[in-house]
Amino acid sequence: MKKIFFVTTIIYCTAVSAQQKDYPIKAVDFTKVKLTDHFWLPRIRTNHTVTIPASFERCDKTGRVKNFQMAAARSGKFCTIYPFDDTDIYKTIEGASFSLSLFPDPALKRYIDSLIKIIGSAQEPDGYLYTARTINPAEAHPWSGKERWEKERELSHELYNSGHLYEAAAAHYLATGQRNLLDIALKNADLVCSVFGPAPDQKKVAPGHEVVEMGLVKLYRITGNAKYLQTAKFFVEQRGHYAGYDPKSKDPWKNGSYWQDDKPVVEQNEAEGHAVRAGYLYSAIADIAALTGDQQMLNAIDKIWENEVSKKIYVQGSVGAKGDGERFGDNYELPNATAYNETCAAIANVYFNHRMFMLHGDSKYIDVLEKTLYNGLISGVGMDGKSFFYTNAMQVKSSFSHQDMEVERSGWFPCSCCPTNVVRLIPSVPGYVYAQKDNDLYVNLFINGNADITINNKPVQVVQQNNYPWDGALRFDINPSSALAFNLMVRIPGWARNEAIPSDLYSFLNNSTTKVEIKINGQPVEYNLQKGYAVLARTWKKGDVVEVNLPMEVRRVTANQKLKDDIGKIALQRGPIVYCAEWPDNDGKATNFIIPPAAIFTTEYKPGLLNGVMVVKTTVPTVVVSNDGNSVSTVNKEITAIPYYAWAHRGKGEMMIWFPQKLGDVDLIAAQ
Ligand code: FUB
Ligand code: ZN
Repeated sequence: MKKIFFVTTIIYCTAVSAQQKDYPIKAVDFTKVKLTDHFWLPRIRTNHTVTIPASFERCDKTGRVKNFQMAAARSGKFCTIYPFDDTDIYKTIEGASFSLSLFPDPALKRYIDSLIKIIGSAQEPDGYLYTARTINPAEAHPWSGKERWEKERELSHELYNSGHLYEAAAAHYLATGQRNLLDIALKNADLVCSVFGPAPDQKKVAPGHEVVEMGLVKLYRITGNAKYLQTAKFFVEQRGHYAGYDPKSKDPWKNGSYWQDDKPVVEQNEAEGHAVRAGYLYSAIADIAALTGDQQMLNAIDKIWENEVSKKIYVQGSVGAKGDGERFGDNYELPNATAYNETCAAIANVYFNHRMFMLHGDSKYIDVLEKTLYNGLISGVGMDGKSFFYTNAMQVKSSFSHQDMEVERSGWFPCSCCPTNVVRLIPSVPGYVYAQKDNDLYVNLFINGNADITINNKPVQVVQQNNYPWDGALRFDINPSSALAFNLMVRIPGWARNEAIPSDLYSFLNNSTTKVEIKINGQPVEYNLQKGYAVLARTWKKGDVVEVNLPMEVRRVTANQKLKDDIGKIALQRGPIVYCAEWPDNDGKATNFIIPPAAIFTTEYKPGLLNGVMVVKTTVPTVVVSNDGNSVSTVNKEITAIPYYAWAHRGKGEMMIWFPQKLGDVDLIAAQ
């Protein structure tokens, strides 16, 4: 085992040094960051003890494992619903691999190895791996087509399955040093790279559901084999060249925008189409721009990001407003009543924004990442670790018919992409905390733990102690092994600088006048702000302590006037947390009050509520409709708001994020 790890480490190092270009900033690997955090560690532990086993169990019980066994035997009938059901096993292995390096677990490791054996035996001799066809090619899944790859552009998900296989294999290899899954992935990738490409005898397609591009990049990083990067780039460049679309059509399936396939990516400037596909594509474009220095791709991805953040993201960080096609809406089309907001799209948005940060070193990308992570993403998983939202509602009224909207979490879905995506995202969170470029050490997220970082070949330990996201007092202990000069780049979040989001989509009505104070060893220091980071440049010595005080006032958030659904309304935010009012805290209703401009807020930490949350309270006019329904009156009542991510843990009922400020804007039907 030791020997294998030594060999693989060498391969990895060679590969990395062989690369000419890359992200100028690199994340500090999640294995170097040991969390002690009260907010994240319990979630990561629950993911390990509950979500991962539940997910593997469901993959087994629902027939996903059996599909691989039947493919190995080349007999039987594909027994689940979707041709991409294989990916639930891959994603769970990916999450379990991250988790294994946090919580060594021999039984889990053995189980993964047994699954890898089954996966390997389902692989065809030339590397093809897709149970929906291999079980019985004569009766392939209806979405798969009669021949390999012929329906890839539309529905088959053959390359999507491959992409998730590569992502899982990369995580498994990096976490365990084992090559068993990696070798399966490489064999498949070799096939993919030989089948698809620019040569006349190679196939050309824009993959129907992106992710293979990100996966190939990971294989390139591990092996240093340039063909994986070239094929990833080839796939990205295939977009926008299919002749069968009707560019005049408004229908996203007819004009290709559903698949981000209506224009070459370098001409794209808007976040469009299916939001998960889009997020994975944009992440891959960032990867390829970083690794090849392609300036046109870089320009395109900058424009797409700008569009998403200034016109297409909800206040709690979710994206993908439309249920019809699980996709981005038009500019400023962010309806609350019908918000779709797939959990996978939030996860893809984290991947995208992290990469944008590594390209540009600007904290605005981490502001968006943090907004999504602490709000619209973790709302997707219940505190029990085994209940999930596929969609993330923005508003629940008792007067709605919620046919297409989820108002409570479920254990699993026939299409279970979101639960298994959560499985892999949660244990990867330590990898988003720090990043590095030469002498600059970036602190991006405020999560307690000890990080072992190497700066200029010298070890530096950074310890974070805070009560974030509830408290803005942050403490960092900086312990280089010996005195060392470097720049500690502490992110000063946009919300602590009176910026609700890095665009004019949302802004704060009540700006804070409190300047973020920073002390080093007890002494206040002046600092320069560079791209949103306080630059603390000095020769650091063991035992140096940095204290940062972020203002934690309750902020009233208002939306751009073009965002019709939120006109006249406000949302509440404190620190990175966006709040909602939910029925159990408010006498069974949450849609019958206004929050006028003069409202005064108080906060209270409730350790016993929803695993410990800071609630926001205010006393405001509340509409009461008389029993006979003929008259309305208002009474002043104390209302309580909870963090949005924590809603829907206490039964079904009303929930509200955007509150009217005037009585005239209260929806009286809802107020009954
Ligand atoms: O198509 C695979 C996955 O299923 C997508 O990412 C989700 O949106 C769901 O449609
Ligand atoms: Zn999903």
